[in-house]
Amino acid sequence: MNIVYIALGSNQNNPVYHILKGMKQINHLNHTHIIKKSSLYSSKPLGPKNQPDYINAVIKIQTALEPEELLNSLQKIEDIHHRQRIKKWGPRTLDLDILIYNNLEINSKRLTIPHPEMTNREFVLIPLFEITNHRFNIPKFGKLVHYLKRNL
Ligand code: ROI
Repeated sequence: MNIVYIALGSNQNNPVYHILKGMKQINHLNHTHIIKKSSLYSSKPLGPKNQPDYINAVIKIQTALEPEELLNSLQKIEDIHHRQRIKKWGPRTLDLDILIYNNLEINSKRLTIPHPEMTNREFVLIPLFEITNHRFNIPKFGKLVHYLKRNL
């Protein structure tokens, strides 16, 4: 079994609904169970400011899916949510990012793990800290608290 951390984000069309529904759909994937869920956090948009605030969360799952299989499954879930998009080119209704997959470092065409931007994003670091602890180590990057302090 593999331990994986996933970030969820939404800023469209009832974001809380999309985050909670996304968690349920992940929990229903084959050979996959959520072990821990962070609280839901409201955050100001990083990037273009002319968009609504985000709801963000992080979950810890146990899964038998390999990284690429998990990515495929998460993209299918995203697609289901994207269909409910109001504006064609508007922000996504649900974003699912694999943050950490065991202690693996992956640099393939489709996947960079650990997620290369995760240590710069307060909206990832804070929920991740909530479901881990002060000794938690991010593969390749190092101590989570180091990055948390740097970004607060
Ligand atoms: N900003 C916040 N606060 N939360 C997100 O999940 C998020 N996702 C994105 C960009 C546009 C970078 N900004 C975000 O993809």
